[in-house]
Amino acid sequence: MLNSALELKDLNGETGMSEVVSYEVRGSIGLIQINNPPVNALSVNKGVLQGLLDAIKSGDHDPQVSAFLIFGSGKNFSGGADISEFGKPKVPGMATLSDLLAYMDTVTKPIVAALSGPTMGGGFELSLTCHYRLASQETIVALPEVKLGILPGAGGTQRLPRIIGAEQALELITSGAFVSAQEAKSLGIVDEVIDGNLLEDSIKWIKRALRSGLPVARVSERSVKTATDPKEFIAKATGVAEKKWRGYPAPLRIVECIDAAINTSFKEGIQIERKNIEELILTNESKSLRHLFFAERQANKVVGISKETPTAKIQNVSVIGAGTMGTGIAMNFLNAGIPVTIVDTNDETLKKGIDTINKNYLSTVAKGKLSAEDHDRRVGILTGSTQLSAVSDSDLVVEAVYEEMKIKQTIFRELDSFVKPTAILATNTSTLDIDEIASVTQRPEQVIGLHFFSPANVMRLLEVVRAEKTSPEVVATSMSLAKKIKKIPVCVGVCDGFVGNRMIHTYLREAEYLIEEGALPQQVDHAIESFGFAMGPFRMCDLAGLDIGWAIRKRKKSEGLISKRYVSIPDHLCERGWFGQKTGGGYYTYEAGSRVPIVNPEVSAIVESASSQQGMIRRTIEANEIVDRLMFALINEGAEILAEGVAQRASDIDVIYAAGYGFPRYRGGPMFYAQTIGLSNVVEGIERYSKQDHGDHWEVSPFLSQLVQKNQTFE
Ligand code: 3H9
Repeated sequence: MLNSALELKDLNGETGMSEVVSYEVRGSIGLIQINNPPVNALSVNKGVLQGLLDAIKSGDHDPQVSAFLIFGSGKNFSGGADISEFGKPKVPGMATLSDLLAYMDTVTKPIVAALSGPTMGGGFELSLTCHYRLASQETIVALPEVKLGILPGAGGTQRLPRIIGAEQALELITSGAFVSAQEAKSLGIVDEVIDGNLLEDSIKWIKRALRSGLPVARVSERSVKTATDPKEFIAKATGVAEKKWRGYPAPLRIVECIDAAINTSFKEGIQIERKNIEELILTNESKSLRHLFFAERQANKVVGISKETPTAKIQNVSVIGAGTMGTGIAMNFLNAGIPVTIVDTNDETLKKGIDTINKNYLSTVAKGKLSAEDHDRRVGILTGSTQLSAVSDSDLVVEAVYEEMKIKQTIFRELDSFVKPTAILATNTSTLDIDEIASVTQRPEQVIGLHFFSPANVMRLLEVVRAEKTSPEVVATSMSLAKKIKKIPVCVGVCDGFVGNRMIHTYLREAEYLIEEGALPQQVDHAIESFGFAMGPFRMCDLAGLDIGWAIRKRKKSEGLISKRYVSIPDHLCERGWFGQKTGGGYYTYEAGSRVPIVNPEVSAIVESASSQQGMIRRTIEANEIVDRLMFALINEGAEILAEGVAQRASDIDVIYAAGYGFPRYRGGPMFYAQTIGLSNVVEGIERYSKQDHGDHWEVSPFLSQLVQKNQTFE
């Protein structure tokens, strides 16, 4: 921990420097503290970099100063360059990161960095320009720029290979992986890991080292080592970047910079790095990824909830239903060390569910990703019961039973009669009206939706569904619990399908229209996968299973609830017992144990005959029309969701789609993508498609139209 009691003089006033950097000379050491909460971002415009430069210059000219120690206030050294300043005008006269680092490389007095907490991107690069690095146990270093569609642009691609070799540096930079203090020490990135008081012990370290002579050790003067043949290494790395990172421009540019680190001078390498980062910052891919970075953090902010909103302690959880969803949900809490009671009235299902959890953990142990102790710890806090009464003392009960209103209401009525009054009652429903479920209880304010996505122990998205009477405390508790179990929570309102599934419904409907009008499932999937989706709509349906949708359609048909254009193709598949991957066939055929889709000519024949039954003349549909229509379906429904207030903001929808539906992150989510191509183009496109044959289902969202008329965006 840093010694917060140490008062450093504010440079402001002393020398006309900045408030966000403090400087004090203690003995012969110039102490420089970065003080820009919450993460000590290296802001140009707030003067952090100018402050650092001024402090170093001042000590450089001060004969009393023999060495420098740079450290951060609060929890961490620095989270890197200020991402919010990218692409924005710079305040004239303020130093940039490259100005600072270039000067630091000329300083002839040792500069030491005391790293603490997350030390990321430009923050880590600043430390790599120092001559020595000490780190607290809690330090994590990383160059995560690639996740923002850029690359380390402050010498990281040139200095890191000079410390850990080209191969390891490429791996860390293209993955953005987090490296612990101990790992950093064994890699040679950190000189010493400090166990006690970071600031005081670092000062002692410098004093000791000065006594025995502490040379200025510039990383820029080292050469780059390669463990393999450099030409082959770069050729292989280029191939991997092209294949593995399709759609993401940064990894290829990182390889170019590493190549420069190996084959040119440090100075030339820095120039190549700078040119690349400047170009990458301007790409739509980087803008999209930066949008998602802030969107995910914005999603934590819920209207009516503040830091002062009280939250309940969730010390134990119960899950009702030991099926696929229930077991997956239970694992999230077990992983976080929260004891779980799983309840299923069917003995066999309960046993099977518990076995599944155990098997899942054992396979993770076998892969070397979980220790045997952690396995025992997790399984040791899991209890099973066939009695609903076993949940009476739970702080949170998550219901994950069959999607049927009557069954859910019965369970909630019963739970309400004996579960302690402070307990939160959550439903994992994906479609049902949570207000209706809450209405059978005496505590609707304690009822909430926690919509996990399958597989629930893997998918990071969690829709926190706030019902009409859900209390702010219950929302705040659910949001904070979601973070504890490492989910990406997004608070949404009640409607059929909430945000994610309501939008996917219109998207899937449009995909069905496309095949009825002339495309084949594989053409639709190929077009949208080339656009960047992890999986096309028909592969997705095969994975999810076609039988549930069939049952819903049959029920709706019998209740006379189907009014819009009806596509019978999935019914024909289900009539043959083709329910998707689990039955070896659906829109595609699958060999036993394989997930690889094989085009089935019989499916093409079914599709073609369905068109002729509707009296449609099939036509060739180009990939751009497929992508347009699927994206417009998402955007149009998303706009309606915004107009109804079911989602708080457009960026929340983007988070849902990027985290839960395989939307390409480098396109920023459907609503951001809409703005990238222009909302007026979306409206014009929808109007154009509505005039085509069979286009009469298209109706531009009035909200979207209004935005275009007023020349506004979703923000
Ligand atoms: C870079 O360095 C480029 C250089 O190579 C070259 C330049 C020439 N900037 O995540 P949290 C905000 S690129 C601006 O909830 P945590 C964040 O938005 C940068 N703002 O906290 C949030 O604001 P709000 C490379 C930033 O404790 C608040 O701080 N670095 C930045 O869970 C708290 O954030 C990265 O990519 C930033 N750099 O996690 C690291 N970082 O309260 C990005 C955070 O208004 N940052 N904010 O919502 C992180 O990964 C995490 O924030 C960190 C802390 C692990 C540091």
